[in-house]
Amino acid sequence: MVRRSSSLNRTRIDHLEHAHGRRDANARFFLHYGDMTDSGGLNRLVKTVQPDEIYNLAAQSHVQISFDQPEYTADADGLGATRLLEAIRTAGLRTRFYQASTSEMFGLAPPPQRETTPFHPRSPYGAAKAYAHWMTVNYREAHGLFACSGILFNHESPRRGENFVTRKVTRGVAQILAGRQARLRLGNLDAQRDWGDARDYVRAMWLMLQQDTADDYVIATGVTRTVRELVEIAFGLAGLDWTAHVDVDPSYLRPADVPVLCGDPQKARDRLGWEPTISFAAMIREMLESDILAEGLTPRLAAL
Ligand code: G4F
Repeated sequence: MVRRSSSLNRTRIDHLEHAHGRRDANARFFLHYGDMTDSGGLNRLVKTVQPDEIYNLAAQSHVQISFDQPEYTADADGLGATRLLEAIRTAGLRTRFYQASTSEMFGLAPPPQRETTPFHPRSPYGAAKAYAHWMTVNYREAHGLFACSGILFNHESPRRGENFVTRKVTRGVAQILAGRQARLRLGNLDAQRDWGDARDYVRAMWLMLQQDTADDYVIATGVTRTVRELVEIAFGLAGLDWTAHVDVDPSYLRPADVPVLCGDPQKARDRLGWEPTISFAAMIREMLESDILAEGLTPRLAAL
């Protein structure tokens, strides 16, 4: 499902459309217009498509922006999940539902965070996602829906949006190498995150919906790093001294940040047989290579 906008922003899925064609008989990938704030449209879409599985990744997903758009974030990220759950329930379908919950719900809760850790969200985004999480649990318990909540810690790839910190750093390094900028402005370098690779995490989402019973799972690597370490690794791979290029800009500091995220994925290991397979350094290296290629340069990175 895609939102209508006056300019197209589908570069991350264009290859899928090209691979399978748009309207030909063999097409396996279709886009439908929809919006998480429009329950009429969601109801109609669920009834028409009658999906076997729904993966609800739709969100205003930028934590800092949620402080400026708290009501919209609650509507799209919180009520949006309820609208989808209600569309499945009232259509009487056996659709399996995946809710993209997030480690942001843990907020101030000390690590390691697991399924039983109480939530203490620190942003309108985290609070909206906590509501959607509990609605997913409630539709499972109250209405018997096959509804799972994946509590995913940060996951990244070369397709990551440019204003999330990993991509901002790898793109910044590439632009510095290309001579297009000299410095990179960042916010809180002390924040600690448990970063994994998006491909591993998407496999976990799919696994959740293939089980006999619906449940909630933490998906994480169990290793945490500071933003400063991320910066050191990315600049180091490119042979640059980060201290010569990075400034702390207070405008990127959040009204309240989450200090430490480090997940315990033991339940996913035991019940889903899930393991992360791609290391943090390999992931940052791939993101860096992609951004350097996009600058028209040949990546020449240090060995891992
Ligand atoms: O990359 P971030 O913006 O990701 P954040 O806030 O952890 O949220 C991401 O992961 C969540 C899962 O835990 C998702 F639910 C959410 O949708 C999103 O994908 O920031 C990571 C850390 C923060 O502590 C932030 O304060 O990096 C710090 N940071 C420091 N300088 C920065 C910057 N973040 C951004 N975006 N930009 C900076 O310049």
